[in-house]
Amino acid sequence: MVHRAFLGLGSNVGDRAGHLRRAVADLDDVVAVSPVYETDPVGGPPQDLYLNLVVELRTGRGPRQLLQECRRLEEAAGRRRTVRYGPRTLDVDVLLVGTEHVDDPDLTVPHPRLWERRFVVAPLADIAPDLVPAGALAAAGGVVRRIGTLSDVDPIA
Ligand code: X6L
Ligand code: MG
Ligand code: MG
Repeated sequence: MVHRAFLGLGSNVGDRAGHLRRAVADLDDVVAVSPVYETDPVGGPPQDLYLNLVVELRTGRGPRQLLQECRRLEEAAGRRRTVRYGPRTLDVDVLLVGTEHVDDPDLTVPHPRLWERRFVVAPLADIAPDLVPAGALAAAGGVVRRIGTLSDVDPIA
C-alpha cells in the first residue's frame, strides 16, 4: 500500500535551515517540500524562534517505519532530549499517513495536535490544500511568518 504521508519538521537550535535541509535531503520518496516558516515557540520554556516546514512523501512505509525514520534523522542532527518541549536541533513528527490510524502510547496518527498549531497547518495548507478544511488555518494558534523556500533561506536567518 503506497501512502501519501506528511512529516512536520522543526528546528530552533544552531543552523536551523541547515538541519532542515539535511533532513529533507536524507528522506526518501519526497514529493513536495513546503515553504519555510519562522514561528513563535509554542509550549515549553521560553526559547528561540523555530523554523518549521512540512514534507510530503509517497511511500510504501507505514506509520511505525516512518517514526523510526524520524528518530534516525533527529539523532543524526545531534538532538539531545533534556527539557520537555525544550529547544531542539531537529524535531520530525509523523503528521498523516494516508488514511491510517494509530493509537499507541508512543505514536498517534494522525498527529493529535496537528490542527491546533499554525506552524503545522500553514505549511500543510501550502502543499496539500485539499487536506485542510475551510477555516482550519484561522482556527489554529500561534504566530507564523513565511520566509521563503528551503533552498533560499539564509543559513544564519
Ligand atoms: C499548553 C500546554 C498549551 C502545552 C500548549 C503546545 C506543548 C505545543 C508542546 C502546549 C504545547 C507543543 C515546536 C514548538 C514545540 C515547533 C514551534 C509542541 C512541542 N515544537 N513551537 N513547540 N514550532 N513554533 O516545531 O509543539 S514543543
Ligand atoms: Mg513536534
Ligand atoms: Mg517530535
